[in-house]
Amino acid sequence: MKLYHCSNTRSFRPLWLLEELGISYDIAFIDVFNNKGQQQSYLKINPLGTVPTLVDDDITLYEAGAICLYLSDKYTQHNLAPRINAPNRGHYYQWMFFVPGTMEPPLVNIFLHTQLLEVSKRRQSVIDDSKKRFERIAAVLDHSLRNKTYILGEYFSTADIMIVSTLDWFPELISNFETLNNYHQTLSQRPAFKRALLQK
Ligand SMILES: N[C@@H](CCC(=O)N[C@@H](CS)C(=O)NCC(=O)O)C(=O)O
Repeated sequence: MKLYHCSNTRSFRPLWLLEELGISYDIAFIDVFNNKGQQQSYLKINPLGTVPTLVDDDITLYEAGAICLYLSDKYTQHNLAPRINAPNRGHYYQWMFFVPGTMEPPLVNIFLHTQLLEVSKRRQSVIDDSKKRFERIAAVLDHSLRNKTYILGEYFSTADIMIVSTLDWFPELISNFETLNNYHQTLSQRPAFKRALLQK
């Protein structure tokens, strides 16, 4: 199994998950910030040139959430995903898709308009609107985590990996949400999270 990874990107999600699973894997570094994803050799593996990509024998996947769902179901013995008919399977799907569908869009806008776009294209109004939007999303997460250790209650799952690694993009945006902030801090102390961070 091989993961194509770049630090500070969505490929941290499957990387952390692989460390939680404790399985052996190879890692290849693709510096997408310096356009290395667009090299022909990598485009043959992932035609978009993005990270992450996971190659598992004859299966190649290049969508972070899908890779995480795939690995969690493949290695069911680690119990990082509720069983298919378990009552909390629906909530698990909800939080897995909440990340790319709901959390990411305002955060990506903030990235674009503070760092990635050339200065003349950056818009303060987009940053302000996106921060407001993300505040509502953070409030929902904060509320959903009250009296819980993990997003599915007392059960650590891959949905926590998806959420926490996304909160990591702009931790300052959740500093006013005590429950969410504590959740982020606590889960970032997991040994697998720290091992994944060491993979530069
Ligand atoms: N929806 C994809 C998005 C992948 C993606 O856009 N990855 C970024 C890094 S977080 C990337 O590789 N960007 C480089 C590029 O777009 O060329 C996923 O969740 O895996």
